[in-house]
Amino acid sequence: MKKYQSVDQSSQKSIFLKKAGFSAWRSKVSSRFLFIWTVSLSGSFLAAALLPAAALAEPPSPLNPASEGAQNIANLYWLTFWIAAAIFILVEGLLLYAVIRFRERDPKATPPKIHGSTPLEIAWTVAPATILLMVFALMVRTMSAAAQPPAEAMQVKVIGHQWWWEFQYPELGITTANELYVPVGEPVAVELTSDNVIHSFWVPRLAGKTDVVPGQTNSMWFQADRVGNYRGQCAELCGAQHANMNFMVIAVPPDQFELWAGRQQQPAVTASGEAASGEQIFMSGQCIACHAIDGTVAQGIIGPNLTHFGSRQTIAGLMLENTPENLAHWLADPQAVKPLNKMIITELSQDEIEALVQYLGSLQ
Ligand code: HEC
Ligand SMILES: [Cu+2]
Repeated sequence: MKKYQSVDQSSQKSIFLKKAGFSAWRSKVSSRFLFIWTVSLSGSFLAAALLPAAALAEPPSPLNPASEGAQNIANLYWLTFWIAAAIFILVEGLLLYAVIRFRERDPKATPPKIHGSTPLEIAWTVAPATILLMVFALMVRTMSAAAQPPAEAMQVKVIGHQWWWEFQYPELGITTANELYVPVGEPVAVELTSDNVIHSFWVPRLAGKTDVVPGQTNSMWFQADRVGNYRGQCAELCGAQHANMNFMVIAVPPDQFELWAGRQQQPAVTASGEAASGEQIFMSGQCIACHAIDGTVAQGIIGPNLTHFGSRQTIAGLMLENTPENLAHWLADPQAVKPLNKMIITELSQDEIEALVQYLGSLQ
């Protein structure tokens, strides 16, 4: 067995360093490196700080708020951002100053040894703690304002499915999907639950995120201050089609909301013409296993309620615009449009698709 020679590493290393003049070389390299690193880091942070203003001007962004709640969140964001920016400039400035002012001029000189400074240490402990406490207090205030819906708020129940949103208005007796109509300037109290995995309900321009958890009811509220379509999305990875679990909050003037609600409260229209044969196919086949159409035998609860499907602007979580061509495309092969979604059907003939498109389109 070969015996290993014991090596005195520290003495070998110091011999090597002395021989190569390595010590001086290393300190020169490292101070140069530190200098370049500091300058380039400051540069890129500065660029990153200036860029978002242009890049994020595009909606839907939480920095483009359309409600008081979202405005509070945006204010908190900007306050934190500017505090962080000021600290960043201060720290990087001091660092740059120190790097330039105290850079190595004489490789042989040894810097003075400093053994701490109690006032400095107290200062840099107390100052960050104070700033963090202040931000924390402001955050708690913003969060509690977001949690308490006003008493007169309209109730909406939101159920997260894989991968679409069900919206119920218990006071109005309406069930719909993916498009949440609300009256502008009126508070909406939202109760959230899931029948499967955890999702997260997020309309960036109207409110913060709220988790949608199976077996639990979470609540939040918002009030759209301006008429408009506000894009929402699931903000918690929930499976294959998480990215296509989108929805839209449609804020309309109160009188238009009344009109919309009045129409939605009606049972489905009775079909006539070609739509009637579509209705026949729908009611006698696979569709009713999963879909409900109020006022008919279709009472399935796996898929979206289709009672007023024709009045919706989009199909399958905003994936497609609701046009006859797109609907035919969806019915021909829902798995091709939205792979792994829960609408699994046996293939329909071209005639059946055409009739179903007529029928579903007539469900205004
Ligand atoms: C096994 C259950 C199931 C069957 C059977 C089924 N669907 Fe679906 N359907 C779904 C699900 C789930 C969705 C939502 C898919 C998504 O967006 O992820 C859906 C979505 C739809 C949509 C789009 C609704 C919207 O608002 O986005 C239409 C229209 C539709 N189905 C029509 C039909 C028709 C017509 C039939 C019969 C030929 C049918 N479905 C059979 C489960 C089913
Ligand atoms: Cu989801």
